[in-house]
Amino acid sequence: MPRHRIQLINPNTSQAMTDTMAITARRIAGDRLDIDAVCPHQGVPSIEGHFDEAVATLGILQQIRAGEARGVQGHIIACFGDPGLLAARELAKGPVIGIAEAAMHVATLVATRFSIVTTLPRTVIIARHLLHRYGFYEQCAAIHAIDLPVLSLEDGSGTAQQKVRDYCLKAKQEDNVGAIILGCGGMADLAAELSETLEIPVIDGVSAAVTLLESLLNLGITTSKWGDLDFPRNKGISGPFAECLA
Ligand code: 5HY
Repeated sequence: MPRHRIQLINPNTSQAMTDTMAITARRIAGDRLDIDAVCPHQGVPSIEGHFDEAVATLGILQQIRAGEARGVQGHIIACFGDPGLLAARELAKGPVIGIAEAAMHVATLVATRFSIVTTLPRTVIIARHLLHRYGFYEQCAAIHAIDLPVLSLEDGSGTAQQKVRDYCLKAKQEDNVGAIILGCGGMADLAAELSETLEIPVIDGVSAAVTLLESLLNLGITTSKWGDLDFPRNKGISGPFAECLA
């Protein structure tokens, strides 16, 4: 198989979280894929709600554009809300995978039901909306919030990581599920350890997205441009979005 080049887009502006996710993505990819790990220079330091997602979407579309100009063949939106996913699929030539969608697909390949462990309670509804949109609502038994902000995963204290472990154990013991999904890109580095210690598949969306994107590229399949995901019509858009179509 040809060696593909993909990019992992962290939609928030945290370089530390981008680096954490890049390590996991490159470990999964091995020497089969080249991975550019990028994040917007402007925007929100973390995404914890609808407003943050809206602000982050411009940065995602700019990175899609810049990546394809560099020869990137596929894209990962590495935020568990899959912000701007459909808009990115319209704009990009190459396939675009969201880490939430990827994790849900992989979880349902190995278990009939799963739980999600995420960050702040206010993000739970975003995950619920995605479960509905992707058709996995029935398979999700519960969504647990560790009630700490996203960037607490990068503060070096280990507190957030321990709460993730505690809630994954609680989900295994109480939810009657066969798999657990980590509901934040910043948790990507915990999946392998948790799967081993809890003896249950614990799935991070970054790893799931890398493998699904690689499969699409190896199959030579990309986003259909027949219908709603065709390239945006260039009708004289003004302002910062104009450069996305230039
Ligand atoms: C994420 N926010 O994966 C989501 C997590 C969340 O900045 N990266 C973020 O809680 O929605």
